[in-house]
Amino acid sequence: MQEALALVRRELGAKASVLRTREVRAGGLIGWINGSRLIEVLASASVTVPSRLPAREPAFPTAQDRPATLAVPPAGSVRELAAGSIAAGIDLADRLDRLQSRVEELCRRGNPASRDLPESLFRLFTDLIDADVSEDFARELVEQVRREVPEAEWSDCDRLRERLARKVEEGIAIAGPIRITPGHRHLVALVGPTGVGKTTTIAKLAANYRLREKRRVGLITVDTYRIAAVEQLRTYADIIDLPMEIVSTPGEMHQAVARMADLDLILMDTAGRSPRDEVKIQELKLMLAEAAPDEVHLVLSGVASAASLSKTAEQFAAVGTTALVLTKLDEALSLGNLLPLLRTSGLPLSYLTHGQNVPDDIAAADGARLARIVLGLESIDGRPTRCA
Ligand SMILES: Nc1nc2c(ncn2[C@@H]2O[C@H](COP(=O)(O)OP(=O)(O)O)[C@@H](O)[C@H]2O)c(=O)[nH]1
Ligand SMILES: [Mg+2]
Repeated sequence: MQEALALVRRELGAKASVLRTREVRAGGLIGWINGSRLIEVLASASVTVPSRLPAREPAFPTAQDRPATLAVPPAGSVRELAAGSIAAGIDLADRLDRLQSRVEELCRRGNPASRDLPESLFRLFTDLIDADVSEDFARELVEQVRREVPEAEWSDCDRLRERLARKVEEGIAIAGPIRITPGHRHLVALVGPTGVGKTTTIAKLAANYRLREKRRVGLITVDTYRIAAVEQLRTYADIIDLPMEIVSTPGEMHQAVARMADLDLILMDTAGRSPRDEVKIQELKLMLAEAAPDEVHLVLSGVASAASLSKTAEQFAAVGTTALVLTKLDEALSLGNLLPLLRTSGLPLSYLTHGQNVPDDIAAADGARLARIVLGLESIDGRPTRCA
């Protein structure tokens, strides 16, 4: 552990924060035979972690005065360091606790501003990091909560988390479900990368509007790149008993839409486009221009990274997206990755999907609920998960 902490200080500087330490078994045959253990330390130069322990004498007196001379990684980067095997049988937990508190103490002295951060607010911060919220945004949210909740109430974990959930909710714009006026044809296209769940979402929407709301619904597919994709939609059209049109060129689009003029809702499925493929995005744009949809929902998978979600939304903006559908929330281990997209894409959320079952695994987006799910206060299937 000493070796690992020395590495942390050498690589990340004296102000490095230790976020987590754990013991891992050495890999490979040798680890298996002689039971070697490794110490894994998750440390960051950019996250400021205040001490959760009372002040004590410095554990590394020389480290305090020595400025960090080595390059500090850019904000947001966290390095995992593993070093040193130790013999089995040592009271590891105790050693880890003592060492961690020493490093935390160093960090605390290094950053006087965070000295007063109480345990409960600190835990909000670590909850956010656990939820895959970026460090900067997590810090910003905790600061907002700190300013808004009176100090006397800081020990009330439920209250802090509810306030935090409201802060997250404020950054989520909601479009609401598709609104249909019977007798007025409403055309909604779904666009997005391949495999995110466009066709499945169309089937869920079609089944709900047709079978539950008794609307006259039709399907158009322009996903003619793959025969299987057309067949997939046709199967749903047959089961739900819906008219379906297949369109392969912008010229055919106009007629297909005209043939469905007396329906209440037309749902249009499109081929997945790689957002990197400019030509295909332009083709899609031409196709949509011909159809003149009332709404264009961008479908994105909740398991994608924050950076890829934002980038994809940016690329698809060229086709005139008006709302956002997030799929596969059931598969995501954490959902903090969604927050930058929700805050910056300018697209309001229409639907969330949470499974493969047609037509059940879909819900109209609800900002308060999504915020609670992101923070782990509620599970995707509606059960409360944790507090305090
Ligand atoms: N776990 C999970 N799988 C989904 C969800 N939505 C769609 N899928 C699955 O994702 C795969 C691709 O879906 P598909 O609708 O064909 O995607 P498309 O290429 O965008 O049309 C299929 O296996 C779907 O069953 C969801 O919300 N959760
Ligand atoms: Mg499809």
